[in-house]
Parts: sequence; C-alpha cells; structure tokens
Amino acid sequence: MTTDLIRRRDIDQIALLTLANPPVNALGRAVRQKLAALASELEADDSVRAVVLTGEGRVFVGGADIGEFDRPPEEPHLPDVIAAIEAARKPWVAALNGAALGGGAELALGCHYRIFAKEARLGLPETALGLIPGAGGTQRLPRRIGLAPAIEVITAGRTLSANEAQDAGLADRIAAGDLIAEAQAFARTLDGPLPQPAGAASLADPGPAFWEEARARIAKAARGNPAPVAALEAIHVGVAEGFAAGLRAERETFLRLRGSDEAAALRHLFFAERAAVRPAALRGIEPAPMARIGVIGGGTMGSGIAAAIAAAGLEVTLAETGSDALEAGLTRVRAIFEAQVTRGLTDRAGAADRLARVSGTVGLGPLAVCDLVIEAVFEDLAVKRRVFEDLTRLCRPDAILATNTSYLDPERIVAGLPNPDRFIALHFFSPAQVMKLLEIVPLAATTSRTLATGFALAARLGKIPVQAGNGEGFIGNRILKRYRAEAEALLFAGASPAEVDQAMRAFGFGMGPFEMQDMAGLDIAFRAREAARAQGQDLPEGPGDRLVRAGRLGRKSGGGWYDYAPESRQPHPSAEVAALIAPLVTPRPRPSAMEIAERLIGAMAEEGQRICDEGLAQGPADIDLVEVHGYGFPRHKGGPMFHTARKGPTRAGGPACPGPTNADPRKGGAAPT
Ligand code: 3H9
Repeated sequence: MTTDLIRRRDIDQIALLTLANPPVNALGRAVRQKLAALASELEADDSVRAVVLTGEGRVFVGGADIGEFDRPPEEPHLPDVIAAIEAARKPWVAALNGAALGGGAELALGCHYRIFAKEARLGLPETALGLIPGAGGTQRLPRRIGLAPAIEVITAGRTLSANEAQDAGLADRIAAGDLIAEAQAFARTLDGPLPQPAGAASLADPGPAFWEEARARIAKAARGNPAPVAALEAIHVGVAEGFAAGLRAERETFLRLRGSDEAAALRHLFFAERAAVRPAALRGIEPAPMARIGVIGGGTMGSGIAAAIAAAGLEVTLAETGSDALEAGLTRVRAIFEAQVTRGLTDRAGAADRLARVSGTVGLGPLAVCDLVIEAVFEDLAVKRRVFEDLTRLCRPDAILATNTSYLDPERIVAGLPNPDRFIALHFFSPAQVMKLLEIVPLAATTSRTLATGFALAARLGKIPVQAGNGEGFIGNRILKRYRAEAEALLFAGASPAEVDQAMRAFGFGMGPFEMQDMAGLDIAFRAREAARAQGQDLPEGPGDRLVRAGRLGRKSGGGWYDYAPESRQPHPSAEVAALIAPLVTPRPRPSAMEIAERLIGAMAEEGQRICDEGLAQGPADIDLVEVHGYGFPRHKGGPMFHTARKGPTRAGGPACPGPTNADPRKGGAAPT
C-alpha cells in the first residue's frame, strides 16, 4: 500500500520519515508522490520543526526505479520533489543508513544536512546504465565537493565512503552509534538560518583546455558508452551558464539518453545479471559448505582460480604433482596478488592476507578435508579421469567435485564413479582472477544441492554464473567457434584480417577475432580440429589450418594472421597471409565495416538461438551474459541476442528471438529478451 512506502513518526517536533520500499527503497512513482505530499504537509505543519529522512534496511535509496525507464516519465518528477525539499523553510536532515545511489544521492544532496552511518556511501552510478544523473546530481555535486572530484565521481561512477564524503565536505557528521538517535538530536539543535542551497554557488570555469582534456580522457575510458561524456557536457553547461541552465541541460540529456539503445542495453544487463545470480529454481536450496576448497593444477587456470578464491576470503589448497610444479603454481599466485597491489585492487597487507589463505600440496592427500575440489589439470580425458578416480576414493562422499574442462565431455570424465550426485563442471575463464563469467554445467546426476553450491561459489567470488547444458563448448566456446568460422568466411568474401578486426573494434570490442587468435595462439584450435578430423569429422582445410602448417602460430612465433617484429605486440598486415588467402576469395562486393560487424554479431546470435532451442541455455539473456562477461562483447550493446533482436534480423535466417524488453521477468513483465 502506498501509505506504507514512507512512514512518519514525530518525536519532540522532529518528524522522522522512513522510506520503506524494499528491496532498495527505489524512488518509484508512488514513493515520489508520497514524498511530495509529505513535503508540503510537513511545511504546513506548525508542530514540526525539522525533518529527518532515512531508509529502512541496508540501503538508504538505490536510486530511481530502473524498471520504470521503459515507460514515459510520470509525475511527480524527481527533480521537482527534490527542489521542493531544498526550498523548504524547515531543515531536512538526510540520515544515510546505507548506500545512497543515483536519485538517492541526489535526494540526499537536496536535503540541507547529511549524516552518514559508518557503512553508508554515496555515488552517482547512472553512467553505468547509459544515463546521466537526472535530478540535479551534475549540478549540486560539483558545487558541494568541487569540479574535478565531482567530474570523477559522476563520469567514472565512483562511490564515496562515509569518510571520503566527510573529507569532501558532503557529510555533516558520521554517526558514532545509533544513526537515527544522533540525527534526531542533531535536528533538535538546528534553529539558525538554513544553509545556502547548492545552486547559490557559482563555479569558476577552468577554461577550454581543461574541458578538452577531460572530454578526451573520459571518452577513451567510456569505450563507446556515450553517457560519461554527456554527463561532462551537462556539468560544463552548469559551470558556463549557471545552475538553472545546468539543470535544464541535465534534464534534457537525461531524457534523451533514457530512450537510447545504449541505456536499454545496459538496463537489460542490469536485470539479467541480478536474475543470473539468484536463479528462481534454486530458491530455498541450501548449498554445501565451502570452508576449505581444493584446486588441482597450478597452471595459469588453476593458479588464477586459487587466487580468486583466496581474494574472496576463502581458504584454498593448491595441489600439484611435484614440488617444482607446485612452486611454479604458488609463484603465479603470488604474482597475481602483487599485480593486484600495483593496480590498487588491494594493499600490501591485503595481499599478504590473501596469500596466507593459500596453501600448497604435492599430491592429493590433503584435499581429503575439502568441502569442494575444482580440477584444473591438462585438458586430457585420461589425466582428468585419473584425478576424479583418486578424488572419489579420497574425499568425503558429500564433498562437491568439479571439473574445469573447456572441451571434454564431463560425463566421460566421471562415468561410473560413485556418488555422481556431487559432480559438476565449473568452467572458469582465463585469467580466472579477473574474468567475471562462470559457466556452471550440471551433469545428468547432479543434484540441486551441488548446483546451488556452484552458484553460491560464484556469488562468493563475485562472478556472474550462467547455467549451461552439457554440449560441446558449453555456451561460450560453441559461439566462439561459430564466430571464428564467420570471420574466416569474411576473408573469402574479400575482407582482410585487419578490416575485420577494425570493424569489430569500431563495434566496441577491445580486439578483433584475428588479433585475438594471434594472442591466444592458433595451434590450440588447430589441434582440436585435427583431433576431430582423426575421429572422422569432415572439416575442410581452412586458412587457419594453413597458417599453422606454415609455422604461423600467432604472436609467440612472430607471425599468425599478422606479422610481428621481434619483441613487438604491434600487428602488421602480412603479405604471406594475403597470398595464402587470395586463391580462396570469391570475387563479389567487399563487405563494409558495418556489414562485417553485423554478420559476425548475427552469426553469434544465430548460434545463441540454436543453443537456446536445444535447451542448453536458460534463455537469450544468459547468452548475452556469457558474451559480455567472457568474450569482451561491449556492454553498451547488451550482447548479441539483445543487439540482434533490437536491430531486427539483418539477413535471411537471422535469429527469431523475441523482441527485447527491460521489464524485470521476476516482477511479472516479459523476459528480458
Ligand atoms: C537513477 O537513479 C536516475 C536518477 O539520477 C534520475 C532520476 C530522474 N531500481 O543489486 P541487488 C533491485 S538511475 C529498481 O542484488 P544488493 C534488483 O533488480 C539508478 N530495482 O542488491 C534486485 O531485484 P531482485 C541509479 C532495483 O543489496 C534487488 O533490487 N542507481 C534497483 O546487492 C536487489 O538488488 C543504481 O544504479 C533500482 N534502482 O545491492 C543503483 N536497484 O531481488 C543500482 C536494485 O528482484 N542498484 N534493484 O533480483 C545497486 O547498485 C544495488 O542494487 C544496491 C544494493 C547497491 C542498491
């Protein structure tokens, strides 16, 4: 009921308003209506001297209701509600019990005073949704904390802790104990004139060079998302033309971006990511404990998985076959933590704590005490099978045993072994301490408890879990195979590797398919094709095969799809490759950059649709999550399924997936694609 969305309780002439709109006290229409009504009611109520505004639960206000952004804006608009509060003759004190984000931060900025709980924080993450703050954030924040810090908070979506907010002059105090009691006591002391509103301050214009440098730097970091630069422009208007003009520019830009493809794509991912973390089918199912985890194999993958586990605060034992291999694995783990210190992801003490949670063992014996063991050894059926035979003898019958295989059939790895209910495939992506994606593949006998443990591990490690059926390449590598085949087909149509790569960079990928193959090495996929041929599969000889046979394995051999000067990562178009491809080209109009990108994305979407039709993915949104979090698909394009459905099929046979919508499927809307 709307009357419950904000509770009012008056004590000693101080009105306490508690926003109670779970899960995050979002400022949906009914909340805005209620807040606007309360603002005028309180203004007229002579029994009230001051107002304390807080939120129920762990969040102050998580922002505007993102679910409303697919509909036209509805009155009362948030900027007007905030303006009414700011213009009140009585002091409003925001008591920040938790995160104040987006519209929540703007609401707090519109109040006359702000008191932070220790764990409270304030941020404007709108650009991550393809938007800019739309209720005064681009104008009030710079006037409160200064231009340069505000530009960083807004365009990079950085969140300020309570201490940082206090240092920046945003927090009037940080509560030492009971936030509400302290805020009420603070409100009782207020009887002088109200502080000047943010809009009364003007900002010195640092001049054109400042804005040009900022624009270039922010555009580069945004990688195709137009929102951060648009936020900068709104701030600029406010500096150059004043507060009122800045607010008008902000509102206009916010409304324009709200309807953009990029914002729709980012909202789609927002809801898809949250749906992926808590699958409805596993609600109420208790996962196995994860007090101690074992990882077998100290190579790049195993050491990355061990580092990710330790970084999440869990104990991990890394097992190898010999002491040299173990030492090499532990050295890799140490190097990962050192790199994290260099990049500011943790400090020295944090890295030492992480390392202290990693132990090593030669042989599998000490893994007997583990609740969960993840195997990441050489991609060879017999080797992996032996590991699982040993583990089933060694571990408790209820310990969860996972394989990290990419291409082998996990059923064959564990066939006939006892207690098959606890086997599962957990497919990490390299580097595992960085990549967000975790494909979770239940086998025929896997129970819900085992599956729930995979999801619980993902949540603990901060990964995005996607459940995949047990088909070759699961979801991601199957689409990758198709993507690469289409990229080669484009060569036959007359495009050069450089043109294909350039088109995909322009689309928003960090790297094109040929550069990527050169970096990873062409020989791995070649060996897989040769193995398939040996088993009788009819795979025609492609240009990739010819390159490997000519000794061009990628960067590591000095040449692949490109030439590389010794010690250089810089690719140069290769005459040898051009000569090799030339006889295969069928003369026809060469594809444009846009056609190249659309063909490659279309191929991904087609394969994704097939995977859905075969029941190997839970839905198109999961295909998008795999591509965005595992393969560098640009976030602001939403993933191949979202992009293709929004643009419509571009060629005959394009995927027939339902049109995308951002309605949250769990709230009665259609599925988000
Ligand atoms: C904005 O404010 C624009 C304004 O500038 C201008 C307006 C004019 N709306 O993340 P969680 C749902 S743009 C609707 O797992 P946590 C979420 O889908 C907004 N729903 O929780 C999930 O639903 P379910 C700027 C929202 O405790 C549930 O809440 N704000 C919203 O780990 C729990 O979410 C942001 O970008 C929302 N705003 O983290 C902040 N937020 O339970 C976005 C969440 O059905 N939100 N939901 O799966 C967050 O960052 C986190 O949710 C937060 C809590 C840190 C608040």
